[in-house]
Amino acid sequence: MIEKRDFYINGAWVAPVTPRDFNVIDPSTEEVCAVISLGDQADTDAAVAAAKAAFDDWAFVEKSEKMALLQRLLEVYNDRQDEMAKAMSLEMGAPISFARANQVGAGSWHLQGFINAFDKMEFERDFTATEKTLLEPIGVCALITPWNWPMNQIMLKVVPAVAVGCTTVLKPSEIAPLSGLLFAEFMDEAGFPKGVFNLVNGDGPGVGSQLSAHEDVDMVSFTGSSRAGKLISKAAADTLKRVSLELGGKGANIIFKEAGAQAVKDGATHCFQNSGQSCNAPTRMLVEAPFYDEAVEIATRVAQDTKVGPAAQEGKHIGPVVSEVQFDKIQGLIETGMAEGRLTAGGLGRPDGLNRGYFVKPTVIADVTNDMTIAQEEVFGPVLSILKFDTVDEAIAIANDTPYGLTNYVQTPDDEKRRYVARRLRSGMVETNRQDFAQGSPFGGYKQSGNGREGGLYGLEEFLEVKAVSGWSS
Ligand code: TXE
Repeated sequence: MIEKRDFYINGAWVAPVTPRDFNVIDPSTEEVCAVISLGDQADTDAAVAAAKAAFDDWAFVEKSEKMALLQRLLEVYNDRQDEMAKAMSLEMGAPISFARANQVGAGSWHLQGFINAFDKMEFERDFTATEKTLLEPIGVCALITPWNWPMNQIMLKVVPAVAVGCTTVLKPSEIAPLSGLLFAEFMDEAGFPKGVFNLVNGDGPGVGSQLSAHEDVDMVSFTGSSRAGKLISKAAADTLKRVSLELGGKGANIIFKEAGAQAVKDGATHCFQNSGQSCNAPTRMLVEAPFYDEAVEIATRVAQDTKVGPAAQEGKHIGPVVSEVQFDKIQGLIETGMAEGRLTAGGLGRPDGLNRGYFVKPTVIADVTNDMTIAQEEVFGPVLSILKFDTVDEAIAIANDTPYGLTNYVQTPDDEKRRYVARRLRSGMVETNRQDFAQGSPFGGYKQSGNGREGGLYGLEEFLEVKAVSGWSS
């Protein structure tokens, strides 16, 4: 059993002011796998005070020194990959092979992307012959992260914030806190000065909302549910701090008839990846009418062939979902979807042979229309809805008819059609023909999927203020 009750504040591991134990549950077994502490106002205040005290020095540390620390962080991260993969497979149920290759891999990929962008960035820019524009760190940043890509989401916030000179307080998800605790060890080992990075564990109503409301916090960057995003915005309103939000999604995957079977296979596989627990998952498959029946059959076979199993087991299977709360929520939505549409694979209950653990059957619901709950609500489980469309403009209208606007997908070899659709989709990202985004590409949403962008240059700019100075040279 892992016991990690301390927080990382001002460069040291410190006990919580008032101990409050919290059990971390292994979703593959439903057993307690770790105990952490939940902080309260006194811990939050101590961490924010440390970050505030460190800011004036850190903001003016030379870029070359910051770069050396980021490089060192990458080395430490790469040295400790196995530990991280094990932590993620335990805390959120990512199968160990997936955790190693994808969850851990995404973190180092993004860190390298930030290093490349930071290297090129100019923080003092000529505006005219005599006027300069200075890009300066915004100050103390509260970073609140979820459990579904636990290390990657931490990386996407802490690294750009500290790179540009901000100081930080991280509050990872209380249900998957092991990645955050490891990350604090990495920052310590890399040698960041005390106070630049702090970590307090806690829940949303506690440390999460205390950080959001805190007078000495200049910015909150949050990834999680739209529900919590709204609460954070409200808590932050009295201090008018900057709030950047990366929230849910209900991605449409528009498959034209000429795209072929592989597009359907890849779309369904992607939807089930990480047991459907990704905000950018292509959960609504929109198929052009002449290809619809065939696509339903192909997606059904993919679901039937997708293996489900414990996270500790090596292999290509998907793991459990993160918690009992999520399991129950997903079961409820599958039940609703079965009543609204036509179930062709999966359904209610655990897969055969898996009687303990939060395992969900890969599920396909066909004949879905966009007014149905299953087409509108983020399921966050391995559940694919399939809808039919007749014309290009109808597909665009269906894709856009959701409060979310994170990632949409388009599949057709027809360049003109693909670009026409991509331009009209109201989302921060449009992935076409399964072409992966490049390193450092901006990640973020339109509409209720949030604001701001993460990754690379855009991710660094999130944490900056812009200052105009006249008479820089006379
Ligand atoms: O998320 P919460 P939950 C979506 C997904 C999922 C649903 C619920 O649809 O089914 O959210 O997941 C902190 N003030 N996503 O309940 O509550 C919390 O402590 C400040 C999408 O687990 O949003 C944790 O650190 N902080 C998503 C973080 O928010 C608060 C990833 C995430 O928890 C808070 C995860 C508050 N009032 C879930 N309430 C994505 N965009 O990738 C909670 N938190």
